[in-house]
Amino acid sequence: MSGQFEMDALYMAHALRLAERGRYTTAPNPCVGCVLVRDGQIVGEGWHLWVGENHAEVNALHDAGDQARGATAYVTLEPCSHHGRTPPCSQALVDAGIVRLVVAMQDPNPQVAGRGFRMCEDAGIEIVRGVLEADAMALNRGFVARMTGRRPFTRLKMAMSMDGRTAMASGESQWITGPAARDEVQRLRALSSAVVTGIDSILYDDSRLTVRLPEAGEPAVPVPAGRPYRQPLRVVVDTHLRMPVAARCLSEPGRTLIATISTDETKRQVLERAGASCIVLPATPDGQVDLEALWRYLGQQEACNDILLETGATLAGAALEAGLVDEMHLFMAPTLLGPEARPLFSMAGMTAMAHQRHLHIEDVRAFGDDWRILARPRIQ
Ligand code: AOF
Ligand code: ZN
Repeated sequence: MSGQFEMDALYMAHALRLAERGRYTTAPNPCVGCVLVRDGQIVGEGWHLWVGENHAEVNALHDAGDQARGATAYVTLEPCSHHGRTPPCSQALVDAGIVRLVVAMQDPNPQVAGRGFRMCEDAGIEIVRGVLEADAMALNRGFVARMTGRRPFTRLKMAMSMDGRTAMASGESQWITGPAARDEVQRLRALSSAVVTGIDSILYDDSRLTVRLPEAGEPAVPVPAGRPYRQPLRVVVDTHLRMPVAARCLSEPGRTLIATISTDETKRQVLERAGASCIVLPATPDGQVDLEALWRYLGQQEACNDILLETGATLAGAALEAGLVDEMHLFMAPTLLGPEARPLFSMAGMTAMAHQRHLHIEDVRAFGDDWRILARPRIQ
């Protein structure tokens, strides 16, 4: 017979797996899972699926019905205490007769932040906190970042050859990596609130930047039952408003936001009529869009938890130099593109070994014939 501590971890691990079912759909809300256990039996399960809909606890309570009375609730996030789009889960747990509450992490949302615990404690529910906390935090890194006033969690994705090239000198780049790596990119898009790219990617590739079903075979991203994919906000950094009105990304489902420094009203109106929204941001001293301002806007105005940066050397280099990249997903294909082809990052003033940027490799794994290197910039 395992001890209470082990059993708590086991049920919490199950709740975390349920929470993961919402990873492509809950944004801007967090992924949350809940398991109700009575007399050593799971009597209810629930997870949060879509913003505006039932929270995990309410779904689990519905699942359990009368059997919730006297049960222990395992929840991956502190139950909410506020009337948001839905009523407070803490009250629902109290009303249902839950006697013990095991939680992985406190809710960083300032509207909750400990009040959910207090509400349950005041009603006489025994509380255990911090079970598998690191896993719950990892699942909601972007949500935690936004709620604690930091910029959105940012992943940079790039596809390169074995000689570190991302496109031919002409800009042609389709395709360097194979289908398995491209499927993974679909998953990265699907878990992101926004996909950011540069205008050059639109001009060369006419990228759609959407999450989509494959023409044949299994979809890379599970289709939410009876609904369309939740499309990330598409953000195009377009300093001088060069976006063509016929660009495919403007007519795809979901929204396209153009980030510019141009104040050309006529161009802006034309693009807005074609379906885009435009935002004029401050310029950097060298006349580019101030990326820090853009990231702030995406966090605060667009409630973005996670950003995927899918772009070429110039914007990738600028984002890296601005310290905006948390994780790099570099897909390396077994091919060579030669010295005329474009490099991964344009970074100014790197002439001595003392200028090198050190990375930390967290993981290397195969996707079909390609390798994905997951790296993180080291704090210098
Ligand atoms: C929970 N269980 O499953 C989730 C919680 O707008 P609302 O009403 O959906 O509230 C969103 C906030 O509720 C969100 O920012 C976070 O603090 C909390 N999310 N809480 O008890 C859940 N998804
Ligand atoms: Zn709730």
